[in-house]
Amino acid sequence: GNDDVEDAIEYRQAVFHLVATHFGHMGDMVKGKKNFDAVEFQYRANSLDALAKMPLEGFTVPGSDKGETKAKPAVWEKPELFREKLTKFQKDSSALATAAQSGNMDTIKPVFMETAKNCKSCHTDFKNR
Ligand code: ASC
Repeated sequence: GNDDVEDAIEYRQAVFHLVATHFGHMGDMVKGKKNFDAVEFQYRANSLDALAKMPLEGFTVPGSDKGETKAKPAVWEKPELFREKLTKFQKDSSALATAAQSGNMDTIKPVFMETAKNCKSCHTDFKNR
């Protein structure tokens, strides 16, 4: 196979894997499945904020629309919309990192829920199950 293409697909999957790890632990705290730890939540929100800037380069390698990927063709057919959604993800993650600094779940929760809503919205358009 094409090493650059395989690397690009592995790269973006690795980024999203870490996104899911941090988001999942935060979600468990928001839902009360796990005790709220403000320091841990801040660490995870800051990590998400950094990760949100990373996926795009994994989608820009030519040919990376083909291969072992869950990305829908829409990523490449609607590049402006895809970039808009990634920018929204970055804004949400930044707002969540700011909210996390409060150490207050009442402040964090609505921002987390808004972020989760936009995760789902982007997956509907751009990710195969
Ligand atoms: C998660 C996860 C997603 C999002 C989405 C939020 O924890 O793995 O894909 O949250 O379900 O709506």
